[in-house]
Amino acid sequence: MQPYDQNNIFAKILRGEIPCHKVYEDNHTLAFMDVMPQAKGHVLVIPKFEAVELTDMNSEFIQAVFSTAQKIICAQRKVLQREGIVQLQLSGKEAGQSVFHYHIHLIPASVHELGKHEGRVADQSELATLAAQLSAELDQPTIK
Ligand code: DGP
Repeated sequence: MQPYDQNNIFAKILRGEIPCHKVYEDNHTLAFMDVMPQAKGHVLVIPKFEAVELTDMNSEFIQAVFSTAQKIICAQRKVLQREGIVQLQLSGKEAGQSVFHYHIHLIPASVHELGKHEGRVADQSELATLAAQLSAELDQPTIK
């Protein structure tokens, strides 16, 4: 198993050392745009907890990550006008995990459309616009 590295890119995002296009934040989680999206509107949800993968997290953070994911999925459906949201989580290098801080991918797409994630960074202004649109939808909660 990969040990937790405090200098991984998502730890730096959590510390505010590098920027992200934030969609949502609470005491336990942060949701932001994937800079190398596999589809338009691709969001990552991470815990504010030093976990490489699911087995490293306690139930409080697991619950918080999935609660945030629910909110984001509702917003993605409205903004992207896609019903299908692929929820993807890679645990371990062999599985393809490349950033070793737990994250769940929320990708508005069909699984049949997905290739590997983009090798290049997406247009920053498009990411900023999508983050703002998704964030605005969260101001009108639809979760019961
Ligand atoms: P995985 O392969 O499951 O570990 O996914 C890592 C994802 O993180 C991948 O889709 C690309 C994304 N990513 C990598 N570096 C950055 C970054 O600096 N900022 C953001 N927002 N996403 C990143």
